[in-house]
Amino acid sequence: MSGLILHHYDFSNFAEKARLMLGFKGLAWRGVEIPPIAPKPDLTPLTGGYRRTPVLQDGADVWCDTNLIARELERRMPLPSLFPAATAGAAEIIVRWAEQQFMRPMALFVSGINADHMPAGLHEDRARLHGLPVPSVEAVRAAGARNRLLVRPQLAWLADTLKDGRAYLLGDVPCIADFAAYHVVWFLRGRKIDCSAEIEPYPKLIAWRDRMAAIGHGKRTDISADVALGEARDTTPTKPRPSSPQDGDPRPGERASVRAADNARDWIEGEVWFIDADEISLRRTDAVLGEVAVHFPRLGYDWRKAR
Ligand SMILES: N[C@@H](CCC(=O)N[C@@H](CS)C(=O)NCC(=O)O)C(=O)O
Repeated sequence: MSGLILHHYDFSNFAEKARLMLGFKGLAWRGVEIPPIAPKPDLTPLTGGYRRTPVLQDGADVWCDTNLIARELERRMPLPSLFPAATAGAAEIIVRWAEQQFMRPMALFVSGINADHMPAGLHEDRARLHGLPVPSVEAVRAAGARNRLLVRPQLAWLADTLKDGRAYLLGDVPCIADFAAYHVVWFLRGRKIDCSAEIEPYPKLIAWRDRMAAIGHGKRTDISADVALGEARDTTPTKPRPSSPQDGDPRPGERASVRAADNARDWIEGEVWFIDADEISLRRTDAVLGEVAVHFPRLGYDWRKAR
């Protein structure tokens, strides 16, 4: 059995991206359902405080953020590639657009339309996560209406990209750009009230969405958090690849802290275990699990010397 464990919840769109990437690679994996809101007592011992969804685990190694999860899956299973060489640069640029400029209004739009159907505590939790005051239901609804107008032109860009009949955004084969844009479009159906009427004018966009959905999730088995934590406790982190720190980077063995560069407040502290231009990993000692290596991407994350 594969050692891969995905910590996720069903309605997370970033988790949907990860599930679909696992399916694309034809992998068997195990899933632990985590709560959509903090606290996440069975996740934080693994991550040292990173609370976002999803997180990938194999033994005492934990990968945060779907952009790093994509790289790790590619390393383990190079084909079919998520990063075909011919389109690798353009694809990464689309990923950043999709997961920021496109995702944020989509989240506000779909959540706004569904303002009365959100899981208990979700509005409050997300406001805390983003360092904002808790909005009234009316404000959530109004944000939904405003953001619909920001979603529409961006859906039209996707439809325009597909209008020549290509199967995927950058050609005949899917790449990471498709996975990143897909999970944002998937979110139209991510809540009780389905918002996918927004793509009805675009049959080629619907066909692309359905083609992406058909990739599936690979072979998923659900397990309890105790099993996942037990596997972390019973192993130690895998020896890392040789590091290649750049000027100004911390060196392996030095103590450092990392956190998401948006509005995450909690730093995760440990000893630098691996570092290169794309990844920074910290080895931490958890009171119960022992040593755990937590891997972060560089882009979108800050680091500082441990204080
Ligand atoms: N850049 C991250 C973003 C992950 C993210 O924001 N996920 C959302 C769920 S779709 C989240 O963490 N929400 C708060 C939570 O689940 O606690 C990634 O690519 O994994």
